[in-house]
Amino acid sequence: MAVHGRTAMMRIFVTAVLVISGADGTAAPRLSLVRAPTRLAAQPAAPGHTREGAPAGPTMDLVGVIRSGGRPQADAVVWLDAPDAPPSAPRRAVLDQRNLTFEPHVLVVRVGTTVELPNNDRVFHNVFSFHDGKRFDLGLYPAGTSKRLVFDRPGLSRVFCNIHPGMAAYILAVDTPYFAVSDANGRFSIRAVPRGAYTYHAWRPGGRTITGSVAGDEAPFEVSLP
Ligand SMILES: [Cu+2]
Repeated sequence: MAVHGRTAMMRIFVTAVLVISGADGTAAPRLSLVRAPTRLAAQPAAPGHTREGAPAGPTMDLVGVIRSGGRPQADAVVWLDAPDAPPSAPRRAVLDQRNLTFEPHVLVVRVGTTVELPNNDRVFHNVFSFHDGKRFDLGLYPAGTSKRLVFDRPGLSRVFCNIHPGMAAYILAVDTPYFAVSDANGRFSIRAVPRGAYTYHAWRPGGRTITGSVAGDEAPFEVSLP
């Protein structure tokens, strides 16, 4: 994102000024320009990030509430566009099968994540997803065993069980490390996001995805779904 690039350029510029000014002993007045310690990486990292994938510059927590038709919406997803975000270390997530339900009901993962689907019930399940997103049919598998899938591209998978029609869940794969699912009161928080303005997307089960913009963490982050 352009904001990251500008921040990184500023940091390089400020560092250069300090080094040059320091040589003739006039650095002191310039010190106030430095807001955060500069990390020097041996190899270039994505703007605004360390090579390990954690933001290197100032970050913010985006805390908000999502409503649908004016009421707090649980199990809704909010995610931020972040095309400059570096790849994460390999990630894992779990969609559990327990008491004839999937847990959680809505699972959000970054593209590239491996999702485990353990059967922790006393009966067989046959988990599948046939339409959008990742298509798979894991076949019948007994209690105490697990299968795994890599979600390698963005999309929404509607997950069901062939044997138990009441079992349903969603796996949403997003191409960003910045996402959150809302709690029972519609509240969500996206932590440690590099400061700046973002385009966000929001979705709830059974609804369509909306897009908006958030300027930062100064104003309340309120999302309204139709
Ligand atoms: Cu089942």
